[in-house]
Amino acid sequence: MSSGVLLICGAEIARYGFGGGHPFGPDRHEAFMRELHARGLDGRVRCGAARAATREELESFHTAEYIDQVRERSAGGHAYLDGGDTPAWRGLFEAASYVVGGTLNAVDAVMEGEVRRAFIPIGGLHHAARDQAAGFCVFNDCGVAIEMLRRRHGLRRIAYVDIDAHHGDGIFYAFEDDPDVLYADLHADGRFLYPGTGAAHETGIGAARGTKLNLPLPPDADDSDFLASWERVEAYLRAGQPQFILFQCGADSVAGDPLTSLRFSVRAHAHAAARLCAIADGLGHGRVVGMGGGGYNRRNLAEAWTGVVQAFLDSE
Ligand code: VJV
Ligand code: ZN
Repeated sequence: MSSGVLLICGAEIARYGFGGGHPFGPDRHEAFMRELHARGLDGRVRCGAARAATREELESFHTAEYIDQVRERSAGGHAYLDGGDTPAWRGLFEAASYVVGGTLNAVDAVMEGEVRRAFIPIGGLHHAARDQAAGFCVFNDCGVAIEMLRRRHGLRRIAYVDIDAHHGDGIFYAFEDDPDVLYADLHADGRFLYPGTGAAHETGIGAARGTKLNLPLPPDADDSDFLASWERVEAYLRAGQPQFILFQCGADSVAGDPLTSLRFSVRAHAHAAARLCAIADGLGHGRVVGMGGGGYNRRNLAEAWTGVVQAFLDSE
């Protein structure tokens, strides 16, 4: 079986973000890479650059009208793409396209058997809807990855696991009626945090009714709360037997984030990563792709994400 961990990194994805004191600044990539280097892990992973997603790939998830709107507004270089969280700037269309292409590179390398795990720090833009930007997210790389795993790679059952403090509404509602997208999301209770959704009773609709797992937590939940909910995620995945696991490991669920009040330690992220690898290996394929997601305390994102990469390496 293939071995090694692929890291998608470099200037192409580092550019994604917003200046002027925005929490999702373009310095987050560097904060992570420095920590990876300090721990000597940069020499143990295979590094690959992102490519830009094609129009066809973007259209597998997003509407043509929305893609045009992002291109026009980012050429104009001003105005927000949403209600005040996601400012447009010249070059944003390209930067957002590279994030999607990077996640697709990660997914493709795993599907082609080059590696079993891959990680992309600037990815996991889970709030973008098929036709709308939201919460710092322009194109939803996770959503495009799910669509392309089906269309290009012929998979049917794909798991999306999300431990970012914010509910992954862009993915949840896009696949709400699809029983073949397994969805497990730990997040701060929507009564207390953006985007306000993801109540436990939201379990899917139509043919997917009762098949999704939303696990809202008290706004100050710690590692013991995390572990109790995580047990349910594992049982859910073992029963669902996905052919691929996408893992959005937002570091804004770690104590000390400026945007949220969840109080996990970085061990939660490493634990989740290790367990997902064990589950994927137990299913006989080992396919796990991690996406950085949120995380606005630079120390926390550096430690949480290097912990995920370390867990991927240790699982080899
Ligand atoms: O809470 C909100 C929405 C508002 C309207 C818009 N104003 C700016 C803020 C309040 C109701 N949005 C959240 C969005 C969080 C997105 C998280 C993304 C992820 O981690 O899940 C995945 C990558 C929010 N919380 C804090 C802010 N926005 C915020 C936005 C800013 C800002 C400071 C805080 C935008 C610009 C600047 N500072 C300069
Ligand atoms: Zn978040």
